[in-house]
Amino acid sequence: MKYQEILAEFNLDSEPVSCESFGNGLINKTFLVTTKSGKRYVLQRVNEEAFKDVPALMENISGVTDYLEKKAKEEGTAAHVIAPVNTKDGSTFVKSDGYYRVSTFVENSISIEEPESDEDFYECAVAFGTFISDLSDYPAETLHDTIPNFHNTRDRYRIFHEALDNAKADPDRAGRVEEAKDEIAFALERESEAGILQEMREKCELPTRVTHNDTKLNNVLLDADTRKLLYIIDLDTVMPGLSLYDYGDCVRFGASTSSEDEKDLSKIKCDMHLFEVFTRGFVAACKDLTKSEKELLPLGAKIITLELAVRFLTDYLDGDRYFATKYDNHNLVRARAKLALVRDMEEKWDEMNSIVRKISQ
Ligand code: GN1
Ligand code: MG
Repeated sequence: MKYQEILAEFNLDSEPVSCESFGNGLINKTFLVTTKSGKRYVLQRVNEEAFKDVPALMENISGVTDYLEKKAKEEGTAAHVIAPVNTKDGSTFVKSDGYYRVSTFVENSISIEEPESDEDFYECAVAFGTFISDLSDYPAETLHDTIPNFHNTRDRYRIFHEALDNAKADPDRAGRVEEAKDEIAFALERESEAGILQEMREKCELPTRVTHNDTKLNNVLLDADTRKLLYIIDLDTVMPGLSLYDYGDCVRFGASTSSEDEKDLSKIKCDMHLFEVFTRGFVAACKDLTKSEKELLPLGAKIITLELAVRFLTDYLDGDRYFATKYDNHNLVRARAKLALVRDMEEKWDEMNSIVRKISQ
């Protein structure tokens, strides 16, 4: 379907004149739209392979954005989320050859791929910490699980085992098992440790909170001039979850000294200074973290990194069906990079724990 036909259904300020591919997401397809007046919008086609029930997902987003906007209004502050643009018949999406949605593009904002300063990273830590704390009274039972068991690390390992067995039995993919054998062994050696936080969640030893669940640095929009928080974006995975994974996911992305697909493993480290900066911001903003949550912050960073490595490995063994890839063994390269980061965290384990202890005193 032509973009004009899709966009014609939304309440834009004027006629769209261009629509170009935009952004670095690995799941949804994103486009930047400009209208006749010069106003810009973001059009997204939601990936139905990942998100099986898009109307339910959009209901979550409307619920959370409405709630945070109302709360900000009552408190006389700014809301840091962007509500979807409605269609002419009052819906938040259009269904044609897929599900499409629109939001306004935030002018003079930047989304960063790596912290350019301590202040940037601190600002992101405060943003994600505040997000959880602002949603602490949100009726979590009304949220749909947009991806069931999304950060259930034990379940991620179960799926990994399945993919491994299937790949071994498939002559087209057996080569991939051989190619990834060291990474598979490394991940399996850590399987029981990787399940600890999920187990604690099930036993209610860690609180289930409303969390973002995809706290990549580039899901924060900062003001290009002041570098202050404007918006937290990508609310597709807002669901009940663990604060430790929101914390950890941003650490594994932002405190890493290299990109998610760096091939030179010697370059991949968890920067302890950035780790400290982020931890300070997150602990200050997410005010009611329990004693266990604080103590387990380093484990949150390590396990979510391991979980993502296992997800990349699973997708590699499956023949690259989930994450967008740019070359043949891209998912294996990503898994190697994540595992190198896990290894580095293990080497710095005492230091990570003492930083956290110092901050949470
Ligand atoms: C995906 O949507 P995007 O690109 O921000 C993925 C995250 C991963 C991330 C790794 C719904 O995030 O879980 O951490 O890639 N999102 C989904 O870059 O699977
Ligand atoms: Mg996403």
